[in-house]
Amino acid sequence: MQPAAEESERRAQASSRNTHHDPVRLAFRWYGADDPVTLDPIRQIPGVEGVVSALYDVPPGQAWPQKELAALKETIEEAGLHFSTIESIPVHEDIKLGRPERERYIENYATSIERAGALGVEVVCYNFMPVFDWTRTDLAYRLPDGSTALRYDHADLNSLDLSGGTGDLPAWASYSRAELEALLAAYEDVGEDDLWEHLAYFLERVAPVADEAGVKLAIHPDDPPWPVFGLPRIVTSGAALERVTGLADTPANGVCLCTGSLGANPDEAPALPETARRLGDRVHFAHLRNVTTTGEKQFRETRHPDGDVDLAAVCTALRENDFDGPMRPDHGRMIWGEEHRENVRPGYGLYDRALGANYLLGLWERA
Ligand SMILES: [Mn+2]
Repeated sequence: MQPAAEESERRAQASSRNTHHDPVRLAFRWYGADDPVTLDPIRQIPGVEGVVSALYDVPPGQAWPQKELAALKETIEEAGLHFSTIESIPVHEDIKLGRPERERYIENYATSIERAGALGVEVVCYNFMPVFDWTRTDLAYRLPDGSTALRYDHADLNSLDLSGGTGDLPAWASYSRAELEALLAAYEDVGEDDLWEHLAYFLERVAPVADEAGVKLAIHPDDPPWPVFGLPRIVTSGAALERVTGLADTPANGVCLCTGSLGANPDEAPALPETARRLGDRVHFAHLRNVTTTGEKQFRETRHPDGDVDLAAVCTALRENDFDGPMRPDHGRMIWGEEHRENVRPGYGLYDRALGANYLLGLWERA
């Protein structure tokens, strides 16, 4: 197309979106240059305008280099999308452990926040789970319709092979066997109260920096929302998220409402619309996905419309809050043969997440 025709086509597409309703701020997670799910198909998903990404090669604790962050933003914008959210900047274990070395790591964290803000990134997501990130015991559980989904059964947790450290497991920082053993030993003296104190110490220092930088912080709830491998976990309920917002009483100190993480607790799932309401304008980021509980500390992920969480009611609650932050579908199943594609991250295929995004778009329009 000629540039003028291209420009009018671009305008037509932009103005044809959401003409009847306030736009939803749909975003999609992208794992960077080596993600087989590339930005071009992401751009083609109706309603998706934002990208959620991170620098994956910076070791935890270091300040994120300005140059690499700017390059990431440029790549995303060249694809016609907006770099709305960083998920996540990892919190160094020394901060969670409350060790004296945390001062340096908190300073570096603040620097990363400042740099994100300077580039126009709106939200920085993080979590405060000791050692392990999100945890599943089956990454390809076969559902009756032939698709596969992530599944968790607490009884199977000890069957996970940690003999080589955590390197081969998804979403976990890569620790060698020796590092892992040293960390697990260090946490033997750290209980839930200590972890709350260490989170408060961290937030008292970084939340004002975020305010100043125009960045909203969003803590992701622990997934699953209970202790694993004897390590404490504290961000396990709607009440816990509310407690986090009180640790540093500034607007930048907020949460990521992840319905799938909290929904794995059968007491939390039906309360999620109310949780969203109570958190009000401290919901800075939304992960909307579904799960179904199949037993005590046992659940599997489902199609976005089905499961224990009423996502329509959650959207209505977010609407009532005038939520205008980024919202993304979260993990998806593997469908349409995508499980055979190489290097697609568990839970992060294109197709089912795209269906999830489209479902959220419809829900939002009618919420
Ligand atoms: Mn999530």
